[in-house]
Amino acid sequence: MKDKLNKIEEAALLAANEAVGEVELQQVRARYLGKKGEITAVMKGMGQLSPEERPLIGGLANEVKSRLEEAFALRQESLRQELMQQKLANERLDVTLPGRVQRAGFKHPITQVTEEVVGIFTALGFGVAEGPEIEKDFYNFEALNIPKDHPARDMQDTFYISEDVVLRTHTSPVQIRTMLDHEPPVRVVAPGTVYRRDSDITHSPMFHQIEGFLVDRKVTFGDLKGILTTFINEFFGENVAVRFRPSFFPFTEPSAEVDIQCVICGGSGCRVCSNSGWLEILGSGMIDPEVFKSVNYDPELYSGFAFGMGIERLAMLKYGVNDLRLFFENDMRFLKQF
Ligand code: 2NL
Repeated sequence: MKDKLNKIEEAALLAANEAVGEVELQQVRARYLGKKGEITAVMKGMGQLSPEERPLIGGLANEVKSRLEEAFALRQESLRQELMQQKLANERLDVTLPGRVQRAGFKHPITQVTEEVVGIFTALGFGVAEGPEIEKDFYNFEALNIPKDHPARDMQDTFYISEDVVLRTHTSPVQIRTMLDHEPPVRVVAPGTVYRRDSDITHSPMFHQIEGFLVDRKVTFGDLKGILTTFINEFFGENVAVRFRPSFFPFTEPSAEVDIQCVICGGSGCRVCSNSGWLEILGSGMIDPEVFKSVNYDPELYSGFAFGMGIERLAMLKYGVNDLRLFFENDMRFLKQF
């Protein structure tokens, strides 16, 4: 019986050390120490032993049992350690790998150009005004001396919401509202989105404009030339030549369009300037007395100038972009370059 117990112990220790994983170890444990295990069987069979043998074998069986308990516990701990090491090795992170770069956002080139132009005019003392994109016919046309039969009001150019409500075709209505709210002296620029029924390579039905005006006593065409020349030299460069060319707008008299020396060819003539050597940048003029009447300014007391320009056109010339639609497609490969 003593022999048998020793053999069981030896076999149990061997099996415990060979067990891979905790589940297998539990099975080995049950085989020897469980309710139907081999050691348990020996203990249950004690009744058949002689009274002299019984305490001897009983003591031995208890010793074997506690040694096995201890051995199983140790083996279990070492299996647990092994598992942990394996897990750590599998889940190892290379903390020296470069992180994922979070690219910072940036403003749309049209926003950038708008802010640059606004910045030049605010430095010259102008305020900034905004207004609704859905406008009354009065603010968009009537107050600007654009009569009902004027071609600019044609269905081909204007998005009508109803008979007297339109999508603004320029930001002039913001300036009309500003004049109605403020007595001179006043100088303001009005940047914003405008709409026209026009869509091809050089026209988008939605585009951006900045207009400006200045009204005070004794404002002259010389003031207009000074402010606009300063603006152009700030925006396009100190050495760019500027010329003022007579023109016509219903809301200014006299009117002038302002050209710069072609930024593409330097004035020698190219496709962009149609071989003229000059590029049209903005329209301007002395505010027509008819406009002053609409906003209750006394034309005998006050005079002023106004101007307007397209942001997309400025951006195209400044950055050498040849297709207007690139600004509205939102292709990141294009936008990232600004
Ligand atoms: C152009 C021409 C211009 C104005 C806009 C204006 C506004 C008021 C009164 C008088 Cl409230 N004039 N604006 C004046 C002259 C030209 O824009 O070619 N824009 C792209």
